[in-house]
Amino acid sequence: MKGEAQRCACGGARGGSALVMVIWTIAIISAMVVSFAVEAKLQTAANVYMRERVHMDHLVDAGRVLAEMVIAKHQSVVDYSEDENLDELLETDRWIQEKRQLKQTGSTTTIGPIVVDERTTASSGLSSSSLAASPDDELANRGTVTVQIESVGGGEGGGPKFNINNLYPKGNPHYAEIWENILYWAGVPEDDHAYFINAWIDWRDDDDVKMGDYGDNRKDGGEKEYYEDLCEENEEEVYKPRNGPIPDLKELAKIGPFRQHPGLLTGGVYNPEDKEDDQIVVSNITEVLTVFGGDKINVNLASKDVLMCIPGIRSTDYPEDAEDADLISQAIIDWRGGLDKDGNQVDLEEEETGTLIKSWSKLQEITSDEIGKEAQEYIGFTGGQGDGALYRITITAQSVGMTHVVKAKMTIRESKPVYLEWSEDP
Ligand SMILES: [Ca+2]
Repeated sequence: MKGEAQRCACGGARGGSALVMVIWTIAIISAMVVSFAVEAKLQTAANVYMRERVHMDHLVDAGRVLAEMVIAKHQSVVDYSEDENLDELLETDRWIQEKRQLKQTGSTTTIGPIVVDERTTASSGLSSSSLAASPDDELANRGTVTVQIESVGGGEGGGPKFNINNLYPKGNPHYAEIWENILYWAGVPEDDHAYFINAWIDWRDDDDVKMGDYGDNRKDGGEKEYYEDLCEENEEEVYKPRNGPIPDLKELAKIGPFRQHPGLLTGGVYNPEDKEDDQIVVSNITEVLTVFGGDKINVNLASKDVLMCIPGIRSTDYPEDAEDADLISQAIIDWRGGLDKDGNQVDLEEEETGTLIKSWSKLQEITSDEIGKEAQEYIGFTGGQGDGALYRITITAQSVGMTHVVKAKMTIRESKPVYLEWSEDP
């Protein structure tokens, strides 16, 4: 009995350990299966993600080609005529309306969303087989792309602000008048104007010859010595003048007199060190300046502040007097907003180009002939065109719930697109 019992106990122990082994094995195999499954799932997810990323890149590429195509051809688009057959025109030029919009307003046009077939290449897909997006395309998981193009100005057309990089003797014969007007507009004391203008010219021009006396002229020498001295005095790392075009208006803060009067770059008190009664409040000059574009200001796009700095709108004989400039600029802004000089609604049936101002004679009419003829030289009626024109492009690609946005800045050099900026969301 005892032996039996022992045997049984023995057999039971062996059976028990085998069972434990089996359970362990199953547990380990299950864990492996689960981990393989997780890995496989991750791998699939990674594959899907990679495939979508590649698809997104494809869509963005299509958007880029589309933007370049519309920009390159928009100036030569056939103008609207009353007896035209739009359907027929669309057959020969799929993007005629977008091109017209860009040409006529000099502002913004949006293309799409359009479907880009995965199998077609960007260029062939866009020129012929692209269709407007429909819900079916969403279901079929085909991607869409939307392109927004904003014409910022430059080249032979007009921009919304003054390009500071042209405001020096080699860049624009009228640089001095424009600078004076900007400084009057901002409220800078007349006696200080030359400091700012000379210091800017030195920073921008390619030589090292310091012109005039600006700020505290501590030691003789060229521009380089001036900044060496300025930096040493402020215990800063020494920097040199740019001697070329600046990429960003923030750089003005490094230039002698501008760094002494930072209020001019933000708007605010010009001379905080003076007692309160003598303090002057100035406007932010970066509101009317940019670092891109040509010489002309687009009268349909410019802000009232920019308009008020244009010679001819601001009196060339009494630039310190802003009263007329204010009235003329306001009349232009009102017209753009749909009100004529008497405060009545613009009759859009009567106006061939709506409230867009497309000619000098129209501008004279809007401003009751108060605008000075000098202004003609500074004003453009269309957006940028040709070499030097600048565009902001936003490409939005969408596919299976993913959205990818690219923002770019593009200009034209020797008739070819050149990207100055290209930033993609992560
Ligand atoms: Ca220089």
